[in-house]
Amino acid sequence: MRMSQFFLPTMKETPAEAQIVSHRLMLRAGMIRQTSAGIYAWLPLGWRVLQKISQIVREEQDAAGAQELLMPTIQSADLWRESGRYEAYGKEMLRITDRHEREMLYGPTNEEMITDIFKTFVKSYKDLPRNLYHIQWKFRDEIRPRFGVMRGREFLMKDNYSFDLDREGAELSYRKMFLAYLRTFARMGLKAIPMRADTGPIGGDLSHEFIILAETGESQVFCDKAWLDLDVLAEAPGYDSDLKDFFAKYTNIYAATEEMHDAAKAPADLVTARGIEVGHIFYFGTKYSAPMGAVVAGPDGSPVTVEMGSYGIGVSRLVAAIIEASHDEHGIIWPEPVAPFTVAIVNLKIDDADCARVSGDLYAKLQSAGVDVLLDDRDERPGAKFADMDLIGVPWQLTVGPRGLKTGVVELKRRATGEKRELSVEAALAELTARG
Ligand code: 5CA
Repeated sequence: MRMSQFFLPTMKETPAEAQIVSHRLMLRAGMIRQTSAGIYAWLPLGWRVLQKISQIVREEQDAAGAQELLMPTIQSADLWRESGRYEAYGKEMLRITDRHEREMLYGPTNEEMITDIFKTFVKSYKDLPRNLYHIQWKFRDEIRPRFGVMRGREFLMKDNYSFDLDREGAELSYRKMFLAYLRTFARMGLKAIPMRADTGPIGGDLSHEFIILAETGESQVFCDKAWLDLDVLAEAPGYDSDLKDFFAKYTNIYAATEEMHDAAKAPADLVTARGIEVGHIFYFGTKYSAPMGAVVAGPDGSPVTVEMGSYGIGVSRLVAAIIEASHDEHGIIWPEPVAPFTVAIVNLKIDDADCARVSGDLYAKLQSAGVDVLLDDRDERPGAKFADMDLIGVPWQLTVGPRGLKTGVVELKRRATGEKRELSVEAALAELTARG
């Protein structure tokens, strides 16, 4: 992307309405625009990050054996009457009447709809287990939407739903998602800590929230210091094992939300911090399958009501959560896997023929190597260019200036550490091509 053509409305001033750093930085970096209370348009820079996050979520779901589909945002009230949740959900549900006076709603979650789809097509235990997911917008009419996309009314969620023949199978599905979640968040550069949780309006008797630690988190959390040293990606077993040891190890290290905290059981070296909930998983047995009649023929031909779980990730919330966890006084510090651009080339003097040629050449070569690259070819002061790159958080910033080019060198800066190195144009190209 050429910055001179990019729709990137950055701001220098700190927006007065934003109370937390991620909200301020998302507005200043031109990532989002509020269109109504708790409802946001995703501008090109924000949309790129949202897609990167979605893609990591998708890859880890697929690796764990889940299959993607897409259900609509608008649902019929009748479906929710079948489970008994239509009245129970209360004012958080946005209720809509269509031109034929049919009662509809904008889905806050999809247990009913997926159970209906499942029961229409699956009639035999031979077709189990199944795990289906989608990444789709949800609407919850939160009483106090706040902190930008952290607690919105319309938000993007990955939600999936597992179907098994018995409790043992359902618990294996649950453990697979538990592992998939740890892997998903680790790939985004986050340390997500699973904690036993209340099940709330989703229901059920086994549930974990995944929390990342950040000063601005909405809930108080308590966890063993051991969490901070665990390396999930190095330790994780494969999905073909029963995952029992892994699950036991990870659920035995102390971690609790304020509601579940028991000071008597807590270890001595406890971290007390604020947490942001980025995911939540539930096992709830037959809570939806029983009232909605999701029944299959079991191995002996007798009818079996399927066992279910549901698993949510706050995809749009993650954009803000990552910023809360990774920023400094100059702006966002994107972990490379979710960065909107991996490399930015800063052309310091656009009217200098050498600068234009070298930066244009680097840009073309990195692009064809599959690197997400931004070229700052704007007619701006160097200081303004550097400030913008730090604000939008590009991990690798390559400065091409007339003085360096006299001796054939460019300067490579790493956003996360501020470390700067001079190297030849060829060496910079080789190093950055490897990041594609
Ligand atoms: N049906 C279940 C799992 S699929 C469910 O809805 N779970 S949930 O209510 O816990 O939501 C899943 C995730 O969505 C949460 O962990 C959180 O990260 C995100 N989320 C929930 N409400 C909001 C909101 N108002 N704004 C942004 N993200 C939200």
